[in-house]
Amino acid sequence: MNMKKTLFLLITLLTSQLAFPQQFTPNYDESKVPAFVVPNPLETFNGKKITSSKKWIKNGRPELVEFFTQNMFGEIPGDLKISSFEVVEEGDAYNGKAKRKQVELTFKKNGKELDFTILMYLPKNVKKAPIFVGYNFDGNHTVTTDVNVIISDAWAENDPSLGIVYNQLTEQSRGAATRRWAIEKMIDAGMGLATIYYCEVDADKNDFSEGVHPFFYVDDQKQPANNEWGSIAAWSWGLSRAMDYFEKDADVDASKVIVFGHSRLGKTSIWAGVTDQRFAAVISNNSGCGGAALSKRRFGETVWRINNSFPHWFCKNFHYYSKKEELLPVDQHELLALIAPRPLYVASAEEDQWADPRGEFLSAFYATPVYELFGKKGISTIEMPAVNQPIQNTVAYHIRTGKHDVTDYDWDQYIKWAKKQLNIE
Ligand code: GTR
Repeated sequence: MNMKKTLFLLITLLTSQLAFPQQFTPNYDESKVPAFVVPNPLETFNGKKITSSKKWIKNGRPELVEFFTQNMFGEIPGDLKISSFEVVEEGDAYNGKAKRKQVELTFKKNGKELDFTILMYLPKNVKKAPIFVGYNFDGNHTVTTDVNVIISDAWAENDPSLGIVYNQLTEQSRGAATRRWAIEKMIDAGMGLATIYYCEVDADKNDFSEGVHPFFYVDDQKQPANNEWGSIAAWSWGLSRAMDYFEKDADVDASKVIVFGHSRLGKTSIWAGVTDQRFAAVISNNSGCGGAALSKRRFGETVWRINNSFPHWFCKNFHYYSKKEELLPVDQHELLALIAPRPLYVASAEEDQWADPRGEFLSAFYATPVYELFGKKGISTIEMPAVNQPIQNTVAYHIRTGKHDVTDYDWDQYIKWAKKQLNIE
């Protein structure tokens, strides 16, 4: 190659990197997973051994919660309680088997107002129903074909296939996500569902001028400080406020609220379960990087990639670990361990390599010693189960066939497991 050609190639290469800095080749090859040490959850940062559940609660758990708060999800800068709530609509649903309620929560502070609406389906034959609570991606009206469900006017990412143009949800997407929400199965099992459109709490975009973040700005602050909450922590905050409401709703058994989430909303359900111990159990469905998957494996989506594509999800401090996973003094199994001794279900999908199913499984495995301190059974083998062969203990895991999604298969497992774990009749 002559000089000119070499120079041309070099310049093209350099400029393409500048023009497309997000170019990234994920690793899907197990043999290329870097060697790393799994941080021991039964040892404090300064090397003290944790030998009992008491010591875990006193010395282990608090410093890990603090680390994940300050360096990953971000701290909530203040308190914001429900100002008022209103049942804006209710009626019968699912052939009279269920009661539908739409409850609007309102928050007010310094002249600002935020509202979000919880859509609930509760079994009529149960006095105080155990419920699953989880966010939906595209509006409450997508989880069911029920024409009574109110369409949110909150911001939505444009998606013409769902009739979302001008960032507004429309009638076209009513029922579009029913396959992800096995509502009738829940009702038939004597359980309810509560769901919220996540962008009502904080729009999923790298813009901190709307949603709940501005409620806490001081002077001319425009975005959260480096250690303050990103969007995942804001969405988790919303789940806790929903929990505040459930404690006041006579139709709900607030001691049996299972927090559920898929993908980014699975990262959210984990963080909600960690920060709010009123959630009786936690389900992470295909949560992947920043959720159940071990970061240090750098398999599929990585810390750098997630911080680059979604700079608003985690706090700014987390960006420090982009391409520096080896410097993390923790990994995601310790995040999962913070849910102990409460039941935890981690689920993967075979074709969802981006979320690193093996990394999700290993996380549940490495979290298990903490559960064992409480006399609970977790995942005791490092061998991944075969597809569609769930392991269901206090810590549960399955990998099902298929893609990144929530399916009836997943719900069949969650319902069966939740009933057993929480003694639901
Ligand atoms: C992807 C992202 C994942 C996951 C997913 C989702 O684009 O890389 O971490 O959160 O979105 O939420 O559907």
